Amino acid sequence: MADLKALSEAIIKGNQKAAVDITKQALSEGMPPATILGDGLIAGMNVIGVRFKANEVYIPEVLIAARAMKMAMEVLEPKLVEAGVKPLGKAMIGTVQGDLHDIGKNLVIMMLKGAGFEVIDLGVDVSPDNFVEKAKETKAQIIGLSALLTTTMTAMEKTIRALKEAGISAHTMVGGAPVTQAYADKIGANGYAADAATAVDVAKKLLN
Ligand code: B1M
Repeated sequence: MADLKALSEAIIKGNQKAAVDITKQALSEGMPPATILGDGLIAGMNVIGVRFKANEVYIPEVLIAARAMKMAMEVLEPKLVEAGVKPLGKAMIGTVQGDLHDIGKNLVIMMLKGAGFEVIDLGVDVSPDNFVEKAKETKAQIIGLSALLTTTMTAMEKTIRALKEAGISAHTMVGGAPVTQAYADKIGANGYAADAATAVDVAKKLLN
């Protein structure tokens, strides 16, 4: 019988082979895909999120865990779709116009996916118009903006204004090294997260 605790451990340790093997075994035994996702994969990523926030693990460990999760998800995803399992919510995230930094944004995406969100990656140097266009196209419930430069933070304000002017009602969330809660409040963002693990908590709160 597939051991979901061992699956969580495989994610925490970033053991891709074990993560994929246990996921395949659980599916072949007829275990519901949602159980494998929730009690195995997401449970493991949750532990990584808590440890990352507490500075007990660092970016490399998070990336390794996320990679193991991604490999297992490739096996599980078609079965989740077949079973009609709905994601926690839909988010789209991009690095704002003029900014090419994407390491932090990618971490946020991995953690959100790890928590069960569907996430659309808009890439880097995303203009306000592009955010608006994609928001209409994807109907994402959460729109995430990342910025790493003091000079590109202003593009966050422009983007949030453009989204409001276009009548987009999705929740906005901002983050990145120079961004603060005070700045998020000033530009009218609905949420701010200082790190990728907190971004998951904020995204969940925004949907409630
Ligand atoms: Co750049 N860079 N860089 N750089 N770079 C910084 C940011 C800088 C602080 C370095 C320095 O001078 N000490 C400085 C900014 C100064 C400032 O504005 N205050 C700087 C500069 C000046 C520049 C250039 C202008 C340099 C030049 O060309 N003269 C140039 C700008 C290019 C551009 O964007 N237009 C530039 C270029 C680059 C590289 C391309 C070489 C490379 C980026 C590669 C890439 O991302 N693919 C790079 C890098 C790597 C850095 C540093 C070294 C590392 C950034 C990083 O990835 N951190 C950085 C110095 C540093 O931080 N030590 C620096 C790790 C990452 C996990 O953290 O992105 O903060 P972070 O993400 C965190 C949180 O902030 C949060 O969660 C993440 C995980 O916990 N978070 C969110 C991030 N986005 C979020 C979104 C959310 C929620 C949370 O909701 C949506």
